[in-house]
Amino acid sequence: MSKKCLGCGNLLDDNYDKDLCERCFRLKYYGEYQVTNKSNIDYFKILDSISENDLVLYITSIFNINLEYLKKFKNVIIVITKKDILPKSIKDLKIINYIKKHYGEYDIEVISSVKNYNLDNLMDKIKKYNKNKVYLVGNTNSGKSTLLNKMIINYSDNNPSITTSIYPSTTLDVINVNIDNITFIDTPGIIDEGSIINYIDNNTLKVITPKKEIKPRTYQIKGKGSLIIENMIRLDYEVEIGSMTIYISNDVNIVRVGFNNNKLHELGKREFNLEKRKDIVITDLCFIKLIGLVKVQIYANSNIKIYERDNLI
Ligand SMILES: Nc1nc2c(ncn2[C@@H]2O[C@H](COP(=O)(O)OP(=O)(O)OP(=O)(O)O)[C@@H](O)[C@H]2O)c(=O)[nH]1
Ligand SMILES: [Mg+2]
Repeated sequence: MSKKCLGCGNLLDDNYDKDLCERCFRLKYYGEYQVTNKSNIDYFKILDSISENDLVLYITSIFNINLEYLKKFKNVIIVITKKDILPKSIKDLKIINYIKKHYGEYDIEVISSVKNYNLDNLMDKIKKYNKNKVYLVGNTNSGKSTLLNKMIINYSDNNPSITTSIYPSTTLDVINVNIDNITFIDTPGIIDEGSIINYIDNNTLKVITPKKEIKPRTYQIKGKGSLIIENMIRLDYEVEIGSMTIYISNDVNIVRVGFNNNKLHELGKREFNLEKRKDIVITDLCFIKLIGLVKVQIYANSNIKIYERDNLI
C-alpha cells in the first residue's frame, strides 16, 4: 500500500522517507500555508463512499452553522464545535433546540475540543451506535481534525498527529485512526464558496478567527446609521429603535461612520427588511442579532454569502 502523510492524508512518493509531507511540515513548523489544487469534486467522492452501515459525525462550528449535506447520510450525530468561543452564558440546550427546530430530530452534542468539553458524552453517544466506521464530515475549518486529535489523546495510547490550522483545506485525504476498536475517519472539509475566508489574505484571516470567548458588541440603534467592519464590510441600518449585537472575533475593528459617509458603497449590495428577532450571518465572519424592525443594507465582496435566519441565541 502507498504511504500517506500522517498530517493530511495525502499520498506520498514511495521514496519519500518522512511521515509528514512538505506542505504539512511547513504549516506545522513555520505556519506557512500552501494553497491546494484539490477541490470539492475530490471531497465529494469520499463522502459518496460512506455507506448506510457507517456512522457520520457531522461537524459544524457554532460560529458558522452549516449542515447543507446532512440528508446524504443515514446515521448521524450532529456535533457543534467551538462552544468555547461563544459567551459562557449561552446554554447548550438553546443551541440544541435551535438545531432540532430547523433540521429535525437528530442526536446532537455541543462540544469544545480545545476545552475538552462534552467529549466523554460524545464518545458515549458514538458507542451506542455500535458501528465499525465513524466518519468526521463537515465544512473546512469546522474543527474535524482538532476533534479527532483530542479523541486520540483522550481515548487511546497514541499521540495525535493530524495537522490542523486556521487555513482552509488543511486535511487533503482520508485519515484512518483506530480508537477502542472503532475506525475513525477524518475527511477533507467541504469548501463553502460563500465563505469570507476565500476572499481575504492570511493576515486578515488571523484577525477574524476568534481565538477565545467572544465579547459580543451591542449597539443601541435609532434612526439611520452605518458601521464599517474591518474596512471590508459596510452595514447601513434604518430603524425606529432597536439594537444590534455583533458576535465577531474580539480583534476585529468596527467603527461607526455617518450615514452620509460614502466609504465602501462601491461594494456589492445586499438588502434585508428584517422582522423582529432575526440574525444576519456573514459567512465565517460573524453573526449579528438584530432586535427591532430594521432595514439593513450590507456592502461586501459580492461572492460572500450573507443571509438571515431566526435568532440563534
Ligand atoms: N476555539 C476553538 N477553536 C477550535 C476548536 N476546534 C478547532 N478549532 C480551530 O479551528 C481551526 C480549524 O481546525 P481544524 O481541526 O484544522 O479543522 P478541519 O475541520 O479539520 O479543517 P479541514 O481539514 O480544512 O477540513 C483551527 O484553527 C483550530 O484550532 C474548538 O473547539 N475551539
Ligand atoms: Mg482537517
